[in-house]
Amino acid sequence: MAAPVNIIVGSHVWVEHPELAWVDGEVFKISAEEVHVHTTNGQTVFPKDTEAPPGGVDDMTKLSYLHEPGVLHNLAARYELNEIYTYTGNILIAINPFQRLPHLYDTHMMEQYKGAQFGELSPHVFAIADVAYRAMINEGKSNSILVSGESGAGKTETTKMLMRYLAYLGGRSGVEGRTVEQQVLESNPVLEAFGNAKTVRNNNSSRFGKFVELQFDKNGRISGAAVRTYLLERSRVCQISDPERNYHCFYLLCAAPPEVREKFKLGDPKSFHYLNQSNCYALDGVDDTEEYLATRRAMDIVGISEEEQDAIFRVVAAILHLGNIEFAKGEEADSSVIKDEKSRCDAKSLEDALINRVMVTPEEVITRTLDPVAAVGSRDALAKTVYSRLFDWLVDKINSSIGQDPNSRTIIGVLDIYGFESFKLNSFEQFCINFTNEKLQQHFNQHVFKMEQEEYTKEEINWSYIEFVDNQDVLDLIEKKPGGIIALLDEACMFPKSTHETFAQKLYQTFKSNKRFIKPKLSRTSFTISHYAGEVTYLADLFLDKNKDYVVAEHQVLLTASKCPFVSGLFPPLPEESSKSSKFSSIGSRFKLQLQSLMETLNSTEPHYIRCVKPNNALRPAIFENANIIQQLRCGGVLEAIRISCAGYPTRRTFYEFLHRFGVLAPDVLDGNYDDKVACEKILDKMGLKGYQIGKTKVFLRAGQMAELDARRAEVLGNAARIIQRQIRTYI
Ligand code: AD9
Ligand code: MG
Repeated sequence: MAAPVNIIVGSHVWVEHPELAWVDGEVFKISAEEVHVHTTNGQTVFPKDTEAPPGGVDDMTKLSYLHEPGVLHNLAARYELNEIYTYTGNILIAINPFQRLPHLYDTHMMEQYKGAQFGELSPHVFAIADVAYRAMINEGKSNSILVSGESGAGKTETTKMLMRYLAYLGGRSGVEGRTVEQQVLESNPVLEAFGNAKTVRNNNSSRFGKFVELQFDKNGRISGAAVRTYLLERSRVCQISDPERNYHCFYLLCAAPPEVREKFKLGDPKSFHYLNQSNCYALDGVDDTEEYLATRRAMDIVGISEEEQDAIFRVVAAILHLGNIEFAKGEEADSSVIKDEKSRCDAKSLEDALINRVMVTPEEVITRTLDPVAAVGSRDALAKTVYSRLFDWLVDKINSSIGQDPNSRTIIGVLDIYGFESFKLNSFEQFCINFTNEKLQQHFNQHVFKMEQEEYTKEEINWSYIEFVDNQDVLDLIEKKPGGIIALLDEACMFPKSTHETFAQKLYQTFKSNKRFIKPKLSRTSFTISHYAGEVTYLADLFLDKNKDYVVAEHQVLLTASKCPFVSGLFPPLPEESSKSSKFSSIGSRFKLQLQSLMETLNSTEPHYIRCVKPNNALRPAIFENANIIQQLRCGGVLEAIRISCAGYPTRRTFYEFLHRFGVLAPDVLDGNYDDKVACEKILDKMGLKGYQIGKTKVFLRAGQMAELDARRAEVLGNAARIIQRQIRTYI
């Protein structure tokens, strides 16, 4: 058999034996086809595959054996049948089908899930949204749905389904004109046009995080909405690598109807430096002309006026033209002149802003010229600043246009945010993303743990000795004030003489004995953090630059003075005070505050979790890559949830179920006319099990006890040979 992922050489396993029922053994070799086990009675055996019920079970907690191979097996069996959703208790696991499954999301499906008892129908995103909505109506409490997973796993698609279903539940059918829910739904294509791009991992990758808050009135109708976004990737505006693309809006504008292209002097995307750094222009199955029209239609519905839409696309075009400005060496040393004939700019003030810098020293004001390399940097900084302001403007506009309901007391929040990232090279962006995931992981652990405790309390059993691992130490390392990495980074940014080397040295010094911090051998500028999902090494080289959050003064002046009111509106004049004192602001600290506020919101809601899984990196249907998937389940905390539950009493069976299954072990007890609870107790005692608990309605078994009972049952029933690995604890 192919070895289940967590079976390694040295693993202890149970092997079924024709005479002895079960023997203990140790794995001593794993080959592509077989696992070789030495059993304690001195034999070498090659057990066959583990068994899962045909078609799998729709809830992992129904599996008799909660361990990695069992979990994986179950998911694979279901995926093969296009059953892409599976529960682990209340958590929904969604495996990307990489193919349209329209029947799964049609109106008929929505009708079915409306008001259905959780668990009655097959697992589904609609079921999660329905539970959240019912809980909100019945308990008057806000709810949230947290969707996570790696790039391309299906978070954004899942989020859109959730929103569609919530709009169906809380919408006003039959109302004429633009409704709040229509506006909310149409905000998605607008944000995607400006914030999504093709990457190697996903043809429609969201390059920002998003939290959508749907506000409901007392009748359960959607009465307002707010979108919060996090950390748009700015560097993509001026720098892309093959075979990725820049943001969709650039390509769809270049494919706009001829009169539009004429107006903005646009032509072939290949003629723009910001697009032609990659050879990828078109996307399979996407018609950019159609996308342009669809984006304009969505903008109409959201409430962005014709004039505003024109201004927005004018800015998009301007960024493309800006990127084509090239610089040559000027006459004086370290100066440049604009090469121009390709670019369409003639304004002297733009030229000045790009090639000069005014330095204010205590003694005097000096105008310094920039060499061509620095001028390119200046040009790109300007493009990035304008684009990110444009994106923020869109988000603000969407919010003000949809409108907030000040009287709404309950919300359902939907979070679509980047999952844990670990690449060959990791920089400041990965640092922020992984920081987010540590925060969400803590929230998740606490919640899963709390739910476990609640179940135990309800059944009145003792749970005091269940421990759970907290990642507070990683969070302290990152965000503690003072002394955490973000605080040290801010300090470094404020100190003019700092370099990435001095910053890295400071980190090495400060966290010498921190268990979560590792200095890689032979490196002077990288550092490793031991995250809950694994170690990630970050290159400190660009941390200082990327953390600084400021607009070059010359750019600010230029844009504030723009004759286009839309552009000058994006750059309101800075108040006197702040320009003088140049108060330091950093991306890291601002992000930390945003996260804090997100966590406060989430903490005031009842959370629901959806873990999206990407089954393969080819982005193709029907390929299920075991090792890849298990890694995602680990990172997404699914296995951690199982671990927490294994640390307690992972198997629960009602008295009736227990007796039904294990009554054969003690027929005398069954005949003894005991009450169910006592009968269960007697069977467990007879089997010599320790540490289990009997609740009010259920038997709670420790990890592995179910397997033992099954073994005895098989013995009694003289079952044919099968193998079940009792591999419960190797991954803990
Ligand atoms: V990223 O972190 O933004 O790069 P996401 O958001 O996790 O990523 P996305 O939702 O964009 O991934 O899904 C990627 C692609 O998978 C989509 O473009 C679809 O082609 C495909 N997908 C995802 N979920 C579904 C689904 N439920 N049904 C059909 C799906 N296709
Ligand atoms: Mg996405």
